[in-house]
Amino acid sequence: MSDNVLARFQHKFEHISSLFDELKGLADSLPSDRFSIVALGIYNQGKSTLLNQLISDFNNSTFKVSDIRQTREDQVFCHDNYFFVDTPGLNADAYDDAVAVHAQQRANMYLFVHKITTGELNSQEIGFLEQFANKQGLASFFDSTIFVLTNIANCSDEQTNSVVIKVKEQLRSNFGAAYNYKIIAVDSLRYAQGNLEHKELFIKKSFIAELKTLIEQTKKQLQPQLQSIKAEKIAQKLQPLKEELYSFRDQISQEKAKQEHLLETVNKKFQAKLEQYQEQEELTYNVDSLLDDIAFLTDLQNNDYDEIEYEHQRSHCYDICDRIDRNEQVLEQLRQSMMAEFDFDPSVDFECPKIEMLNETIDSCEHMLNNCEQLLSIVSHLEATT
Ligand SMILES: Nc1nc2c(ncn2[C@@H]2O[C@H](COP(=O)(O)OP(=O)(O)OP(=O)(O)O)[C@@H](O)[C@H]2O)c(=O)[nH]1
Ligand SMILES: [Mg+2]
Repeated sequence: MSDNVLARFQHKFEHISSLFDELKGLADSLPSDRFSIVALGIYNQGKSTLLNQLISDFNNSTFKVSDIRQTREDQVFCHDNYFFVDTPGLNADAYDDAVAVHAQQRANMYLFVHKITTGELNSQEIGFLEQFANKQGLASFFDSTIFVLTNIANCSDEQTNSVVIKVKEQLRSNFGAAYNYKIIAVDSLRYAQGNLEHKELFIKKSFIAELKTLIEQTKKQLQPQLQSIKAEKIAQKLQPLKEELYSFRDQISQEKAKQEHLLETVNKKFQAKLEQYQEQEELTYNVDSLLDDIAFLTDLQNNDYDEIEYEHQRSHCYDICDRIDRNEQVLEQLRQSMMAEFDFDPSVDFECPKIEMLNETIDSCEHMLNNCEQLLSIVSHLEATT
């Protein structure tokens, strides 16, 4: 495989990995075990006090409470697998509304908090509800919203019932009768006092236990909807990604097999040539016996000089020298041919670059295949869990 082909594969793999990251981000951002409950409403209605009761903080020290405008930023607290989000009261200024709208984007459920002592919902509250509900879709918004009327300790039962009925009528006339509006009247301070002073009746008459039950029921009703939205969004992205991964894995496997076959052929040829070269090298440089012959000739010349014998030996030595020359030429030819075919100089190199490159390509393919397998196993995990 040329560098280009390998680069192309790597490029494709990077592309798939980035799609995969996007998918994982989507899976992480979608609701899972995390369920967030956001308190909404105009200021000073009892949002923070109510959330403190839901997390059993009867001293009201988690979400700050006061008679003056208190909550200025979203505040999140995790309790019993719920994320409780307190928001600044709507209506103060555009900044606070923007913060509340931001909280809405992360919400799974809303508690729309309204102080019952102020009577029915005012036009500002209706305006905010319109804004929120239209943004999310009426059905979805009212499915996930509980209207919590606080402060019943300061009203008679008749007054409470009458405001509950009026609020329901207001919602019906503004948003239609098709939705099942969930309205509950409670008293947070009564609940806190009941718990701090162990007064069962106060706890009972606060109706916070009923609110908790309503929250659980609403969550249960929302669960399939949340799961199916999540599953649908993931499935939309998962399927094409999975197909792309499978096809990429096949391409890489085929390429790897091709490269392995090529390596086998090249390796065989290379080993045969190298053997030939090494044999020739041995032949060329194994000159010990030849040197013996030359030493004998020198002896002849120095001691028992016999002209005929000397000449005979001398021509024998020339033959030997010719042979050495020829062997050296053959060796050089073999060297040249290995250089041309394998870019390998057997007189200096230890590794054949062509074989090295093939091995590297196969390793790269192997590496990409492993990555593919890992991604595919995460994909099946995502499929199983969504
Ligand atoms: N009696 C009674 N008083 C309450 C109740 N809920 C809240 N209050 C009081 O109402 C005031 C405002 O309560 P907060 O919980 O701070 O109201 P908030 O809606 O969070 O106000 P902001 O954060 O300013 O928007 C405090 O003095 C609370 O003690 C309740 O159920 N009964
Ligand atoms: Mg507050």
